[in-house]
Amino acid sequence: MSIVTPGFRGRAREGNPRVPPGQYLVEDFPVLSAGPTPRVRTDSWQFTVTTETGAAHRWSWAELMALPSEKPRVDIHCVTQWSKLDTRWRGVSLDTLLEGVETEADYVLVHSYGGYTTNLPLADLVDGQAWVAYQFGGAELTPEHGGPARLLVPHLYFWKSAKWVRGLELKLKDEPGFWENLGYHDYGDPWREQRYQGD
Ligand SMILES: Nc1nc2c(c(=O)[nH]1)N[C@H]1C(S)=C(S)[C@@H](COP(=O)(O)O)O[C@H]1N2
Ligand SMILES: [Mo]
Repeated sequence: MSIVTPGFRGRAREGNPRVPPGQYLVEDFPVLSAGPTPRVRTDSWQFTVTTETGAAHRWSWAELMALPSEKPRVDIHCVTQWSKLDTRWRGVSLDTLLEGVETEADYVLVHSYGGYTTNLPLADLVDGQAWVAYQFGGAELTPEHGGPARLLVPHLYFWKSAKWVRGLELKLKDEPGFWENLGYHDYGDPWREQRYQGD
């Protein structure tokens, strides 16, 4: 057992093929937030998808709740080296939200309440790879984990899963988000250990 990052100890990878290189398993659910936790009320919550032409598609909380939901059970991988297996969520697939959205854009800048941003290719949000999640482990998502709703993109490092998500900006050109501007990898594939720029 080795000490990994201050603040948590994990079980070593032990050859588990579900754990990416350089990662350690945790049983608890660490909280990682770059700033204070915004308190977002569901009665004022909105989710907005803006396209490259400026067209805006908006959902209220009630409208989000009325959409068909899915219950993904996924492994998550934080760049600070913890991985957590079989996390259970409930949320709306981005395929559902993007269904009526016409765009030529290849990139997305994700925006959160509180000002956090992160970027990823639009291709990584579709085809059953991403959700706007509002439940974790059978209970409503707590504020420190991104409630009322967060993005869930489990195949990329977890910083791409923006907490307190409030919208997607569809873009013709890639633009770095908060951590990407500070030297983290533009894409962040845990299986290729893309932690920092140049990895
Ligand atoms: N809005 C927002 N989203 C965020 C972050 C943040 O600081 N602000 N941190 C990211 C990072 S680095 C990680 S590892 C995960 C942590 O989610 P958790 O606190 O639920 O474990 O959220 C990601 N999404
Ligand atoms: Mo992270």
